[in-house]
Amino acid sequence: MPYEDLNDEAVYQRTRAEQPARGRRDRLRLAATDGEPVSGEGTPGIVKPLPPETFIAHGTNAEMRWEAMRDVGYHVPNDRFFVRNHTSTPIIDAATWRLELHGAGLRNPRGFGYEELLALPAVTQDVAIECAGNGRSFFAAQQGEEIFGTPWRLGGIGVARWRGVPLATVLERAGLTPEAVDVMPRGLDDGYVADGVDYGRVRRPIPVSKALKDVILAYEMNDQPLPPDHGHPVRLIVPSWIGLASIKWVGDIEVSTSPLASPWNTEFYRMFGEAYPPEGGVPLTAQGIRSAFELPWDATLAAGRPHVLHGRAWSGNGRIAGVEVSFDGGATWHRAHLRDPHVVPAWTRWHITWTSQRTGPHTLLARATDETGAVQPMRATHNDYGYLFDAVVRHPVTVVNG
Ligand SMILES: Nc1nc2c(c(=O)[nH]1)N[C@H]1C(S)=C(S)[C@@H](COP(=O)(O)O)O[C@H]1N2
Ligand SMILES: [Mo]
Repeated sequence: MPYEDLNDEAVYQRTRAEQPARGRRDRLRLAATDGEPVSGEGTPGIVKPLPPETFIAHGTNAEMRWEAMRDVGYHVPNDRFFVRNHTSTPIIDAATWRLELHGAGLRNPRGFGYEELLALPAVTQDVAIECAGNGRSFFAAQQGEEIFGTPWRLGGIGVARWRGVPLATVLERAGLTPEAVDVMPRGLDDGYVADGVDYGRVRRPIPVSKALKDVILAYEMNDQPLPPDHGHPVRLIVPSWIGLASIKWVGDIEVSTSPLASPWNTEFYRMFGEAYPPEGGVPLTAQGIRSAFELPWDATLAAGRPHVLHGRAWSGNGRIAGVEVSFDGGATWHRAHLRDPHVVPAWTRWHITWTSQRTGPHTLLARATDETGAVQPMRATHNDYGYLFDAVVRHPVTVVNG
């Protein structure tokens, strides 16, 4: 299947239609799509406007268009940041909001109001939030594989400057004990119901070691109070981990002395499929390594003159060490210039100049390497839910006489 001919959503719909009903997979399909249509019906439950120049709507979610990043700086502005909602954005009054900390892992279980949180010592950090399903549509479009779930291209990521209180600070004030094992934040949005199953409110455990390391209870995004769609009044920011861990609209946090479970670490957000054990792989934690061009999908470029192509690369493992670009389908690679090479755990901007003498369709490839030596592969390992697509994305462009 030549990827040029494929519309991601059409492929997705077709693979769904062709897939025979098969017990668990059938259930997964509904659960992974939130029981929502995947396209074409607007975006229920998101408060902010989603202009088609900057967003692609998918069910209850909306991804950022990469070309919209060309005219903005390092951070994604709040009005352009992607939204991933299991249900819909709740409107919560900061004045009456409280965060309750409870559980056997605390000596002094207690609550915090918004003003109390604001009065605690704050930190500010650039952190990428990326959905584990980002890039999912390329399992079908590039690899011809069946997938279940929101057909993101690469716009299920954003970097913002988050300000808030280290989770460690509030845990200490609630008397965290040495016996504590897991913390489980829970959102105040409606419970998630799919295929007749009520999974309850969105929640997912994090080990205490990670909670104490770098997790933030954020109340500002790019110097503004958190917008409703991104977790107002307070959300978690869990650096380098899949976006799901960064629970929005957090209302309570359980701190346990034995391991915690929720459907989000038992049924969802782990790897299922032929390459994995029947009960699934380990619950997903760190994001993979990826890169994207700040170009429209199937951009048009003029022949015979140099174009500075811009992009960004990121990795859940650490710093980006290099980005190479190919203009000939992977036969030769050219080193791009990195602009923010020391940024962790966010993205690094890069650029490279390209002149094409040949008109017609071309494929641009970008391949990132991180400080651990991890390199984007040419093919991603299949999994039923289409999580963590880390392979090089084939970005189509058309060169015209200009
Ligand atoms: N309470 C709650 N938190 C949530 C979600 C949700 O639906 N409800 N979605 C999660 C997922 S899957 C992702 S990828 C990120 C998306 O964050 P954003 O919408 O601010 O971009 O939020 C996470 N936190
Ligand atoms: Mo996500």
